[in-house]
Amino acid sequence: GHVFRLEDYRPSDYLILETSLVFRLSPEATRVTATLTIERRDGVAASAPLVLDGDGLTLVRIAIDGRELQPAEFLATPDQLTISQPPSAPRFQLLIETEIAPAGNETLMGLYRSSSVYCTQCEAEGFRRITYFLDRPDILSVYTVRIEAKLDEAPLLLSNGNPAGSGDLADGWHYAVWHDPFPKPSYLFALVAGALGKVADSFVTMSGRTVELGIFVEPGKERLAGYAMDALKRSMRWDEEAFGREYDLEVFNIVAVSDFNMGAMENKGLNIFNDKYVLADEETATDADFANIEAIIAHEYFHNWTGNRITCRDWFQLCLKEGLTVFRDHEFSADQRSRAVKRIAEVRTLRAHQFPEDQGPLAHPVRPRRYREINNFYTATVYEKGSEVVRMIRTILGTDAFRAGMDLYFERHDGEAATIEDFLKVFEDVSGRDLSQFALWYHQAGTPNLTVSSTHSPAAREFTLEIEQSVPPTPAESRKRLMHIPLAFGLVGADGRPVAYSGVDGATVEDGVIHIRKRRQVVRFSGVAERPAVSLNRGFSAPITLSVEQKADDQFFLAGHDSDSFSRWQAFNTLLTDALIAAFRQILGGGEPVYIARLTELAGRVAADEALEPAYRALALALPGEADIARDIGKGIDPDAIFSAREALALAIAKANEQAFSSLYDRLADKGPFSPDAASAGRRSLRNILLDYLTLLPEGTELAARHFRSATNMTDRAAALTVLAHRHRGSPETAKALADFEAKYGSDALVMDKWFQIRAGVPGPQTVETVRALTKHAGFSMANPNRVRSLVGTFSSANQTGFHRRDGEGYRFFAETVLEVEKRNPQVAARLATALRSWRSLEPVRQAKAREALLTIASAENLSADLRDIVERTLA
Ligand code: HT7
Ligand code: ZN
Repeated sequence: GHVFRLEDYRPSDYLILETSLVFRLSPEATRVTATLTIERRDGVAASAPLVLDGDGLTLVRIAIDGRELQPAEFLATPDQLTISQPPSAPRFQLLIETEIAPAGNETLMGLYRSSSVYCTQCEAEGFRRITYFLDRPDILSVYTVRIEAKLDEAPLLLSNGNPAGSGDLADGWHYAVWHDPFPKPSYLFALVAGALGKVADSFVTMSGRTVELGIFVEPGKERLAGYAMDALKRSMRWDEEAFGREYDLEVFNIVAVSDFNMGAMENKGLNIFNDKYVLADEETATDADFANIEAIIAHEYFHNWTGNRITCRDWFQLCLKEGLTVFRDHEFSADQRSRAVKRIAEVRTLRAHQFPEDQGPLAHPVRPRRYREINNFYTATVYEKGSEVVRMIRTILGTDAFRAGMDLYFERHDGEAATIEDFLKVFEDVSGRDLSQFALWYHQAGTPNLTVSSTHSPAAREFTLEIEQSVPPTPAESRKRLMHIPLAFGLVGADGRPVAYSGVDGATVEDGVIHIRKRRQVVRFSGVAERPAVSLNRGFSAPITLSVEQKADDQFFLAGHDSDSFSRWQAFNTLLTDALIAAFRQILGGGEPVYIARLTELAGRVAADEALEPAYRALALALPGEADIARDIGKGIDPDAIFSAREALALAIAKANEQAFSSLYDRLADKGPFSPDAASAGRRSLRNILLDYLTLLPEGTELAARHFRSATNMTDRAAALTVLAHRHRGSPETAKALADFEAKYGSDALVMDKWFQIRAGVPGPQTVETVRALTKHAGFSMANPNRVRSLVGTFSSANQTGFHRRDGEGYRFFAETVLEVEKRNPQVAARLATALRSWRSLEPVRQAKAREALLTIASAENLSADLRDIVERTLA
């Protein structure tokens, strides 16, 4: 396959100033007539050929300035249209008519049908499946779109921008025209046509303009869109208040569809969503679903400025819009909910998804320099680490200078296709700082590690930190340069208060942040009489790993007293992880794990600490996941031993705190009507984690069954069903609960996804057979990405003991299924295939079986570019 390289970027010879599209919609044969106003760029020779991108297209006719072209004047293949001698005039009109078949399109890219609704997905390179075009993000064009369809088949006709006319046509057809005044790249084009229900509302912007808001859903589901609408209005207000960004069109529409490759898409004025991120009520959605809806509605809305008004010059700059927009949605959720809880959840996600990517064969810089398939670069590194890099810029500059930099970014680059260099430059310009070493965060892959040790000299009243940085090698980057790491820290005294110091040398220290720039830095704090406990990487100021020589006493102290809530959580989490890793080694050595009472009692104190928010206590009590433990162990992974170690710790904590947990569980029961707000969700999450512990004790099955029966919302119901299925497999209570759930929600695909997820997550060697059988379930479909992710995705990426069954059966099922999905949808198959990215950290027996499965995939015939790219890089 072809490799695209950043250094090969050059501007196109031609621009497309205006794009007029006419769609005559029909499932098997949709006609698309594109009229493009094309301009040769200044200085380009008149003889320069015009080469347009296509993907599987059929050309019907082509004309320039009203004259049909003769066959000798162009060359059209499904994937390219070349006009070797365009007119000599600098500007001309090119008309292209293509015919496409949305009905058979199972890739869910370009124009396709989802439950008989026509919809599009053009990012990254889907527009070229609709018409021949310069399908690259630096070609900004003003679009006018006319949609024609049968009135009874598609009463609703939507595209980007503002409505600009509609009416009836002959033979039961009708049309609508949309005009988007803002020049945009083709990947932001969208069209929706079908029979949909509408929820309408409006928003008055900061300058007093009224924007009509619409959320379109499957008819009958309108009442499930209320939370999304509320989240949208809160997002619009927040962007005005936090970033001074006002919405710019007369309408803003969101459409929910049930077949979608990712979460949602920020098309200008017409966001298209996976319906799982729109539809919610207490009966069908969990608190986590509500939080995801809020975050994703916000994310797509925020793209209007970070992505749409200012877009990316090329796909290497993807993090310019994604990392920045994730940062913005994180800040939004932090402001709407609890900042402390949100930060912990973000870091858990980053570690669970980005760290393994950065530490395995698929590692790449936040701004990659090469790719074979851009679809495979919508990664945790580009999104989540990309967001952390923006956060570090704010940490380094301070809030005010950061905001000034953002203002300058919007002012300087509005209407442009920009680069990461442009982005960094605004912050250098407003602050006068040199960010060239910092820029390595964009250019260099791998998770940096800091090794830290400390000494205290009472005689010299000096406290010293010795800090050494290293960046591990990653594919194609064996030698790394030294990074600029902003390390927030605190020196904590015995009373829990900050320890004062009179001076510091060895590093720049500003506002509680040590700026690490060299390989080794010895930072001396003078005037420190007593040895403090040191709290490092407060608030997770840098996305790094830490190896700290820290006394257990200090760790216990920080877990109870650190004033930085993230670091306090971190201290407890580190204690748990260290204990779990020790237990893992005991088990591998044939022994029984032992956990000290000091640790299990601390868990009880955290649970009971009324000074802490319930959601925070719930996060603290959630033991590190099996995959988290595996990542910290690093190599020679035996998932069964990790599972045993973790179960034993959970049991020890439950036994040590039975009375306290039980009475707290009772006290936390929901009173009054349901509310999805953060505080109520936090109480439910604490109560459900207590349930998790309590059901390990005698009569746990009965407790879980009671929790299930008495649940009045999906959060509690799903939590109880998970406990039953995962911990009380084979009990009659579990069988009954699974059957009742299926009977009640069998016709609601999004709710059944939870049932598939729970069943796919049951630990142990038997689950592969269950999952295989469930692929034949009436509610399952290999063509629907949500179904595939719920069943197969959960099994392969969240069921450590099931997927990594020692005899390799999990991997065999996985290889078969990835290839089966690939026939329809290469993008989803490629994403699924990343589940084996950490195969080299497994113990040798599993490692060999995993490799076999990867080789099975690699040797399949006619492998798509998407899947080939992932599998080859994984094996390399
Ligand atoms: N910008 C959107 C990315 C996206 C996407 C990419 C490839 C194929 C399908 C896709 N659907 C959505 C989503 C976002 O980050 O906001
Ligand atoms: Zn995005």
